[in-house]
Amino acid sequence: MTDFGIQEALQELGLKAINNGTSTGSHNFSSGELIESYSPVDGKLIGKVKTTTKEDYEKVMEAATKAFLSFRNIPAPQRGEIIRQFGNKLREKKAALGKLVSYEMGKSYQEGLGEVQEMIDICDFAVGLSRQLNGQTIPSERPGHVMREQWHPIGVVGIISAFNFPVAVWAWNTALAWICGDVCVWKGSEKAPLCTVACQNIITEILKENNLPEGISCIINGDYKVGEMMTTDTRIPLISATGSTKMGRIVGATVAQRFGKFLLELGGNNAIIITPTADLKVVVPGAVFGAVGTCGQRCTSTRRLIIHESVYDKVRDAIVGAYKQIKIGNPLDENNHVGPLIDKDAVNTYLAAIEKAKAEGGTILVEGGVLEGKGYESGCYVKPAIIEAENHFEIVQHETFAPILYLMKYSGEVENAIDQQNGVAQGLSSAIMTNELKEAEKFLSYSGSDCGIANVNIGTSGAEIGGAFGGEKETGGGRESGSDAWKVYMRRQTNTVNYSDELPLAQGIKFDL
Ligand code: UN1
Repeated sequence: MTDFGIQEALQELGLKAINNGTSTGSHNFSSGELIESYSPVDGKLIGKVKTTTKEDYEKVMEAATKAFLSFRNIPAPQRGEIIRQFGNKLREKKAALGKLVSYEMGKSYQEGLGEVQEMIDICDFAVGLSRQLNGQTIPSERPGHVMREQWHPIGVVGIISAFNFPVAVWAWNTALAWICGDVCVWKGSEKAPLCTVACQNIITEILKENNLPEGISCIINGDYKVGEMMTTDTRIPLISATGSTKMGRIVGATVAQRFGKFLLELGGNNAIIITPTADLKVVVPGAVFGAVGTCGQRCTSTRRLIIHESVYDKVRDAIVGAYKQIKIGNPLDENNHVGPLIDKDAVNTYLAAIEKAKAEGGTILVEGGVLEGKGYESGCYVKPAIIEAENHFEIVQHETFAPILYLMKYSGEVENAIDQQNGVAQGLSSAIMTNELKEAEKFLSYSGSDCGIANVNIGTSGAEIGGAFGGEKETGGGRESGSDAWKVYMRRQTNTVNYSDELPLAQGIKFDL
């Protein structure tokens, strides 16, 4: 049976294959007990990675804080050159890393490649940004004075990322942080530890080739206890954390307690509003990819469709029909659309959510369930489900990280749909399908969608790196990736310079000696 080139990919990524199919990653400083990584694709052990002990962590922080002192002195455009090389290395390793992401995390190979492409894209963005960390000059009210604003490196940036985007989210943060002159310590997900080590191997190569200290990019491995070492550490001025609202609540409070800065990118409960003029050719692929892509485990996954009652039956039938075409199976096999959930805990959460929806009065339109038999031995493959529900159901109000799509109706004007769309605690992504200009503009206006991302005639997922990524309310308020998200990775300094021979005071205050 083909292994879809997995062993070769592991080899290429420096995760050396050892007898009986396991591999061990090399990585700096960690010496603790082993985390085993099992693939949700076939249930097999892929490799083991050592966790970071408290002593290891101290070594990491020593290396990182020391590296910062020299790295901040390198001019930003020269730091851009390092990122350019990093982007090129990622281009070389795109297939191998995309494959590892697919095998360790379970998303389709196409989506694995897409994730690596996001890394490459942010590198390109960051290279350009390295010549645009611009401050501004500000008129002073005092004669012979000038004011300006400068952006300086902030220090060690702690990055916490989740299993569902095991490589791209790190790259969004790291590429920007480096351009800004910061160094990074990254805790990847303990559910995809080999992806973390593979990235570390790539960046270590780049640092070596440029004679730069390893401390510019460090990893730490393990569960939330390892994360806590960073969140409580006053040597880390910024923590960027991507993951569940539950995690973000703890991280935010811990970091705020010590007056650190945090960037939180947490859960979504993303909806698409489907209006009477929506084009089904766009609606169906947009909604279906949004709901089942990455097996419903993107924070931007489409969880709710809010459909105008006049087109409800037509839209429902088209989407239910499309679900019949979905092929579920090994995500490395490009004939399949949907791979497995990350693990059996996720399967149980998915099953419980379906039961809860039924108990609350939901109607099953497309039956869910766990797949069994040949090819499904890992026990993590589930059927994407569609449930007719109401927005106020408790289960609908929660983000279930699984392919469950809730359908609901609205009547009358688009405002009624917007109310439903906004009527959840999360505020990440949203979309409207319409050919009515006024509806689209209302949806995008100050009284429209309350989300960080609001789209017209595309789905809720698959954001490009050029825009700021993140959302409001329980999504945490942070923005990563494009636009001016870089500013959070820097400290702002306001300068007033007096080039006159007098000392006039601001606000006209007289103080004669
Ligand atoms: C995430 O799920 O945490 O917009 C990130 C998207 C991807 C990123 C998702 N570009 O779906």
